[in-house]
Amino acid sequence: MGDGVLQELGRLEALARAELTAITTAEELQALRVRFLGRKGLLTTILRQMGTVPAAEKPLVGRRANDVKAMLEASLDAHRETLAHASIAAALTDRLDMTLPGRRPATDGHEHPIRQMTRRVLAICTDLGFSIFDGPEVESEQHNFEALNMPADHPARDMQDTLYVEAGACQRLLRTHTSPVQIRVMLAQPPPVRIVAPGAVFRRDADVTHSPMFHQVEGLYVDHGVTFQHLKGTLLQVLERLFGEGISVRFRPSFFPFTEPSAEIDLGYHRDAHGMRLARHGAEPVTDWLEILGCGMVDPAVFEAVGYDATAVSGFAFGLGIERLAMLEWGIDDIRRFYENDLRFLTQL
Ligand code: FA5
Repeated sequence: MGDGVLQELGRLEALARAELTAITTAEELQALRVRFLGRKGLLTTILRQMGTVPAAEKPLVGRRANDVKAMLEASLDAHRETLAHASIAAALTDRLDMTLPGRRPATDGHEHPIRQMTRRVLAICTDLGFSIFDGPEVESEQHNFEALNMPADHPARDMQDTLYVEAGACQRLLRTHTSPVQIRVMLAQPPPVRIVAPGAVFRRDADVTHSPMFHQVEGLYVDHGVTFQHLKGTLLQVLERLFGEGISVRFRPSFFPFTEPSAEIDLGYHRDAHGMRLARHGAEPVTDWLEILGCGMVDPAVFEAVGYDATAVSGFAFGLGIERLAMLEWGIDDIRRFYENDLRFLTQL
């Protein structure tokens, strides 16, 4: 009796394989699957006869039945894949409709908001007579700290931790601000100096108003008789040209080792349903302030480090945070948005 079942299993397999080769659609394939492997299918019918198989032959017949089932399932699956590929290939080779409009490549990109803001600041500063100077992002410790009156044990270094890329006698690091460009310019030329230096800077910082990589524009003006009045007038001029009149500007005393006296500037903003907005005199009250830059009169120790005569010249310097200006311009209250590369966000700015 066991032989009879084995033979039927063999016939079933051969029949299924033969029918499978003729099948060209997913529906036919499904019908075949049901007919052979379904609950009331041919395989089940054969297996019902297992009861009549002598006990000694049952393991052998049972194994054979399982094998046939597994083989049929594998063949059906493979055929389904083949049909799917064939239908995709057919769709792809469909006739080309020459009347369809072409697909336009995306050409509506624009500058990243941080670049836009840098450009606007530089345009205003060059208009005021500053020329643009560049410095490296990997900077020597000497330029980034020492020459700026920030020796190794100075506590101000704590706020500007960064990656040191070269140890030893000539330490190199990712610059923490654009101020080392001041040093490069003054070492390269005698006074008068009137430059701005844009660029990326790096710090161990991260929250909604602090990014580990951000952008500054440094400004340096050295000549005979430069005073704090020049500093204040110049910066107010830059900010008003940037944001229009009526903004709330707060000069706040501060400390930098390379300027004396030093100040920081905050801009007043208020919040509405859409986020933060620059507050304008007479229109909205200031509900909060955002620091946008540090500045001050160049410290005589810096002039000494670059070989300028501190008794003959004076100067002011500033370091503007571009991201902060962009936050206020576009009402962005989380600095990280600028670097998430979400086009839905970036295309709005
Ligand atoms: C400085 O970096 C000084 N070099 C500025 C300076 C230049 C002072 C010349 C005097 C003379 P400070 O660390 O405060 O200072 O940074 C300047 C500005 O950069 C801040 O006002 C802020 O607008 C921006 N800024 C600082 N840290 C971050 C940060 N992690 N992410 C985004 N913007 C920042």
